Amino acid sequence: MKTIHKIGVVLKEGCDIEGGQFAIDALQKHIVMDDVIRLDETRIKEQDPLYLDAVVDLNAKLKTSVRKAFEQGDFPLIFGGDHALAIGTISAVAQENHAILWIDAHGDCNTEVSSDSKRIHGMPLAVVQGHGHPLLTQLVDTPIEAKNILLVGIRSLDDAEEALMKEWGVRWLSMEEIRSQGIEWMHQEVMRFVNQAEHLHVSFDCDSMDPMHYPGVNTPVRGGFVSEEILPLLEAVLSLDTIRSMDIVEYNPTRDPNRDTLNLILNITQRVETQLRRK
Ligand SMILES: [Mn+2]
Repeated sequence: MKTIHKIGVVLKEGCDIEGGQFAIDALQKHIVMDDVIRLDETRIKEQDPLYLDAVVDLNAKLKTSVRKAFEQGDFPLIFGGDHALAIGTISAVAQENHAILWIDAHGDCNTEVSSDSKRIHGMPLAVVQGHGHPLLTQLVDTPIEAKNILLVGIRSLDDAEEALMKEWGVRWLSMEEIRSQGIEWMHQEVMRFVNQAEHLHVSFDCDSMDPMHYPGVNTPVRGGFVSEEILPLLEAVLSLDTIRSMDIVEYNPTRDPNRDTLNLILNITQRVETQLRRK
């Protein structure tokens, strides 16, 4: 049996949207966290739209915490907080040929140059490949190779970001493609990708889901997944021996009046626990 090490990350500065800072409080009513990492507000500098110092500092602390759990042989399961935290989680676990399955409405492949919003939660997948602001990329010891990345559920890319993803050779399954080819096709493509991985990290952004059903996210985009489309896939991925870590991010409890998004996160967490108990 593999021990799950649960880490809550209190973070909204990567997206600068109100409400996300309460995610871990809301989750802790149901989930016992082994560690909680908070952004040090004294590191927020005036007139810095990126909150760069504070986000770098948080990711450095998170990296240390995740690496410690990982080196003990535990399975790090990280709850957020906005997606900027994936810089810390992935840099902690990445080894040669590490594969990333990124389930999201967005590409998260902007750099501080390509990004219009300058929000770091739109940059983590660029940073873990070694692209972006040097203070962010210095956290990355082993950059992830583009061929080892698959994004799923994509329906909102910036033009400059899409150009970068093509240039780097990052592959994504857009929602448009998934709707035209079918969910079965998506499952086959994802399984083909994860089955060839030596080590796998899964990054699950709650905004991959349809906001009609799961509104509790920072940056909703219409036309996402329903749970029957994603839970069986996650279950199959979680059953693999090669999965090493996972994060579940972008929960915003102030936009989740019926707690549907909370319940989805609890459901996924339970599936992680069930699958890891078998290992
Ligand atoms: Mn994201």
